[in-house]
Amino acid sequence: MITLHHVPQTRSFRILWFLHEAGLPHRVSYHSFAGKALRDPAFLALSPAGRVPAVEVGGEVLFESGAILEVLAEGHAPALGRAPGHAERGRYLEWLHYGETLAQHLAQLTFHHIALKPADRSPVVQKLEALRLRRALEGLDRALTGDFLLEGFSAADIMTGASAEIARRFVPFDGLDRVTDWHARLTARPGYQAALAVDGPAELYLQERYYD
Ligand SMILES: N[C@@H](CCC(=O)N[C@@H](CS)C(=O)NCC(=O)O)C(=O)O
Repeated sequence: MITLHHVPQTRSFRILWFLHEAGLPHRVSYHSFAGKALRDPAFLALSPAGRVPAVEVGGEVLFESGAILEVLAEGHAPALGRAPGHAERGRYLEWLHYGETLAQHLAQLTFHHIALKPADRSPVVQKLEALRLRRALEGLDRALTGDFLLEGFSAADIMTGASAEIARRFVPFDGLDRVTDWHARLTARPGYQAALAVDGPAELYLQERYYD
């Protein structure tokens, strides 16, 4: 049995989505950013920085969403990964980890639109990070030449697609036609919808849009 430590609307959704796509039996341990539960020594023993996701699988504890997806795909759902030696291995790892290129900007935007008190928010950071996020999405748009990032659906679509789903709240997708179609294709998947249904109550992104 796989246990996923999860906070709704965060990077741990990537793993939740993967587990549903792969049809892997699992249990979700729900956490919240409210309170100090993620700073509890018991949780820090699972995830050294007190972050989600963390996963317990076969007596092992894994943290870092990209590493978790690589390990779970290799061990439990090979069709969603691209094993060493596969012709798409390099592209797979690049686009899998591109999710974090998007997520670094999402973290800053989340701080400066939501987490910080209004007096501590920086309009400069808001503007700059939205611009940098948009540029990273434009790169993704140029690379998307088919239905998915690789020849077929993979964990790279999950990792980067979950970040794109949050990104749409901070920047308009106007002109990003391939990203728009890919995002619609991903979010229509039964695996995505099943994960969304059990994501848990939203406590982070309460608005659809954080831009005018
Ligand atoms: N690179 C890590 C980042 C993990 C991360 O920062 N997770 C956020 C949620 S999206 C978190 O747990 N934040 C809690 C905190 O910063 O205290 C990964 O991909 O798993």
